[in-house]
Amino acid sequence: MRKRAVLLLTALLLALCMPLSGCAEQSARQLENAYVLITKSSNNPYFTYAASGFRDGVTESGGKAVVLEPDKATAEEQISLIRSCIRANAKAIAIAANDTTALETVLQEAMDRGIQVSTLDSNTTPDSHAVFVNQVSSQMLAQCLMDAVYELSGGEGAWAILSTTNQAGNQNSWIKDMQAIMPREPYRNLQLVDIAFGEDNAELSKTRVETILEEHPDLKVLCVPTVVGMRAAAEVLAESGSDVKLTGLGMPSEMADYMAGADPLCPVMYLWDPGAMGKLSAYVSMALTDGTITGAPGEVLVTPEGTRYEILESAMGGSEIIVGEPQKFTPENIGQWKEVF
Ligand code: RAM
Repeated sequence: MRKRAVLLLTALLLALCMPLSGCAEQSARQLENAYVLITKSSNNPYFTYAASGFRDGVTESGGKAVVLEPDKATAEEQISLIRSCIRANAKAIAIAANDTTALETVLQEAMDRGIQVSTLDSNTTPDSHAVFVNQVSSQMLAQCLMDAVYELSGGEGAWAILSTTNQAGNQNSWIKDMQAIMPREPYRNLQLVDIAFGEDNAELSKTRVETILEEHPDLKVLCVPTVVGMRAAAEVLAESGSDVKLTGLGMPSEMADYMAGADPLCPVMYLWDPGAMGKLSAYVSMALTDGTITGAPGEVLVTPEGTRYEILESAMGGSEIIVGEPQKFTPENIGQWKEVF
């Protein structure tokens, strides 16, 4: 009887392994010669739109696009996905990094194997990518967010930031540039009392907001430079009936209800078109692969639509293409944008 049980268990385990190795084989075939986008995480509408733009850009040009989304916004998961691309001999990797430095070794390994590496949305160290597709200028966005905090606070008082992961290149650059503005007039009477990290996880972000409200009862404004945190913060502030005002970076489709009414919870926020960023990232991956660009400052990328983008020196080192400028959303214009993205 025992022997029969062992044989059955063995057969079961073998049966289970076959499909898995089949999956592994399938994903290697899928990734071979593909243009790959690696997002920060899954379940994030911002990256859903960016991925849609990326896929369109690649497939319209006859290429094969694959989008990989980590379950959690961690460097470890992204490293694992990059290694899959290396093993499968992908053509190019475009990545929105969860960590500025932790991906350097594996991205350099990818480049050494002839894979074209670029970053978008959230950058890495200069030697670990050919060029950064930067949605907006960090300094310009920091100025927009500081002006929003100033406007909503009446020019003085306590405010706080809820960010994503504490190693994210984009949010950390925006926060650094905001901190450079704070000592100047007229922002000097604003006090930044907290910076919390919700790791682009909705439930953790909500918990972080609840803690900020408990620890800072005199808070006037919460600034949230991540769409995941923005929606989470809006839900907590709405449910609690708090009079704290919300600003930051949000998806119009998610934030429109919180911008409505005579005294909206979120009177002003910013973003950009994630789809346009994703599509340009696809063009950059293909141009690096066919040798049209190397990513060096001074080069010009002309898209299939005929738009010219100059490759610039990046303030973070390396080179970047600036996609556009921050878009301001208010109760007056949110209605037209909530249908777009
Ligand atoms: C989240 C991510 C992303 C950031 C946007 C604004 O989707 O953190 O990196 O650019 O928010």
